[in-house]
Amino acid sequence: MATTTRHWTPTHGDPYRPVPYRPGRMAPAESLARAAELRARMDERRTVRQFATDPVPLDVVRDAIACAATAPSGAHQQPWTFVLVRDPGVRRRIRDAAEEEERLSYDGRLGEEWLAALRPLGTDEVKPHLTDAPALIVVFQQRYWLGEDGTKRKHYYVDESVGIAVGMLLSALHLSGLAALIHTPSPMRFLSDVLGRPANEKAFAVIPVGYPAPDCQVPDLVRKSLDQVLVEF
Ligand code: IYR
Repeated sequence: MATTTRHWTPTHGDPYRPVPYRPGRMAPAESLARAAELRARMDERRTVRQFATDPVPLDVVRDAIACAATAPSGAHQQPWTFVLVRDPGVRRRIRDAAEEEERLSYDGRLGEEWLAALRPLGTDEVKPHLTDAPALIVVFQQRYWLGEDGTKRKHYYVDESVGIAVGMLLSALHLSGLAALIHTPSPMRFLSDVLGRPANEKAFAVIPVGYPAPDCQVPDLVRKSLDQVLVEF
C-alpha cells in the first residue's frame, strides 16, 4: 500500500511556519489532454445499487481512503474518520438497522414530495447492497475535537470538509475501477452504536464498495450539460 509520511499537523495556537512549494508546471497541451480524459472517465461513473459479492482488492480501497484524506479541511483539522467494514455480521447488523429506519421513511416519513422525487431513481427500503458489497466505508464527521482528557475544541466547516473528502473518495474509487454508492440512511444514529464510535463523531454516509452485479441496472440518467451548470463572466 502506498503511504505518505507527513509529520506536521496544526497544533492549536502554534505560529505560522511555511515551507516552500514548487510543483513543476504542466504544459498546457498536456493539461488539456489530461482534463479531457479525466472528464470522460468521470462521466462513466454511476451510482451502483446492485453489487456482486466478489471481493475487492482491499489496498485499492485503503488507497482511495488515503486519497480522500488529502482533502482540504477547515483549519486543516481533518475532521473525518473512515470505518472500513468487511465483517459480514457487522454488515448484516448495519443492513437490518438501516432497513428498519428506511421502512419508516418510505412508509411516509419522507413525505409525498420527497417520495415523488425519488420514484424515478427506483430506490426503496430494501438495501441488499449493504450485505452484497464486500466492503462498506462508513464516513463519520468529527463534529468537534475531543481530547483524551475530555477537552473539547471547535471544528470549522465540518460539513464542507467531509463533503469534499467524500467527493474525492468516490472519484478515487471510480478511477481505481471500483463501483460505489453513497447511501444516507436517516436517521444514522445506529451507525455510532453498531460501530462504537465516540460522542464527537456523527455518521455522514455509508459507502458500499465493490463490483456491479452481472445484472446490475441503473436509471437512464442525463447529466446537465456544461452550459447549464457553468456561468462565465
Ligand atoms: N436515504 C434513503 C432515501 C434516499 C434519499 C435521497 I435525496 C436519494 O438520492 C436516494 C435515497 C435511501 O437511501 O433510500
